[in-house]
Amino acid sequence: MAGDVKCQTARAKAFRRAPLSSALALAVALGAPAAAQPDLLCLTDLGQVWIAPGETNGLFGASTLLGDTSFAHDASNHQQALAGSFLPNGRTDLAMVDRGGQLLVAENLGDAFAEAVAQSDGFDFDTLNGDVVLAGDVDGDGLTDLIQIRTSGDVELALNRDGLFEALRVVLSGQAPFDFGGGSWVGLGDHDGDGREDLLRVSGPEGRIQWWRSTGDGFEPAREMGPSGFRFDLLAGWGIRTGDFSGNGKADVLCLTEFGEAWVMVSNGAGWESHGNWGALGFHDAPLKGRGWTVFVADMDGDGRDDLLCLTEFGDVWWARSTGSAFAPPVRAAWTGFQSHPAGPFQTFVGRFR
Ligand SMILES: [Ca+2]
Ligand SMILES: [Ca+2]
Ligand SMILES: [Ca+2]
Ligand SMILES: [Ca+2]
Repeated sequence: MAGDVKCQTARAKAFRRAPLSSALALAVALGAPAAAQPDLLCLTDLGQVWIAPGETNGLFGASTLLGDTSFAHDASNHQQALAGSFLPNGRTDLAMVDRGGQLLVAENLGDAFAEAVAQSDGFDFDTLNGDVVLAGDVDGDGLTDLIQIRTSGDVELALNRDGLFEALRVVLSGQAPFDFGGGSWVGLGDHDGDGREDLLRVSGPEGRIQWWRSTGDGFEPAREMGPSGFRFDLLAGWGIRTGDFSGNGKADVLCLTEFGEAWVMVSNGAGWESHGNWGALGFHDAPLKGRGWTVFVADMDGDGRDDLLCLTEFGDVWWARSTGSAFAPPVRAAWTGFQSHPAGPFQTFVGRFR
């Protein structure tokens, strides 16, 4: 135990070497309005929150300690931290699903996070057995809802009503098992552009894509959208993301290969209008490689097209801007010192944290 404390203190000291941005600290102190560019936020195992503020042209300001939260990133305890608009304040908040099945929500006050509030009524999140919780806006009201994907093939939804979560209820059952370890990716994206995030799965060696369209309080039966040739393989470094890379208001599906190529299937709202290689970026979605490589989707220049950010294991962030039909050569956007290895001391999020 003493060794753990020493180790954590060493990590905290190492992390505090990140340079302080006095301009940002002043802006935060003055209660500056929310910035247009998405920020990066890093939650540590000590409960500290660090922010790298988004600036113009896809760049980030120096990472700064924003403060402490009442919960910490705790990979060894199978707790799961989530970012989203959980409360109606216009900023990205944090939530935590703990190993006891309790949901805790920490409001983003703009210059600090409030004490986490338990919203445990009816929740039964079980992150210990491989179930996964996804955050997204399923009913299109602007507030982030929670979806639990069960390895059994069940999908449960907890809608967010003005900042309070309803009890989880089963909205899909009897689906093919969601086998995360076996090359199956599941996530959210508004495939048809109706404002409600849908459920998408990429699975199998042929890259079969399935689409469960959101009805606002559940999902329609699956529609087959594949095969795509896309692949999800955590160990080999193949990753899947959704985002509106083409800028037509409909979520596309991205496959990052182990060779650092970015392939995109562009959505036309009911299927795919094109499928191709959007660039050899050298980006890796390989959270288990080294100290962890992670790719984030965010519109960094506000042109309506989602871009890619790659956080390397060394804490560097690279930005690849979408042109609508390809990704531009990556530009180094910052050194943050952040990392995002699932078993490491830090977890990093993208969002509007100010
Ligand atoms: Ca919602
Ligand atoms: Ca939709
Ligand atoms: Ca699109
Ligand atoms: Ca963009």
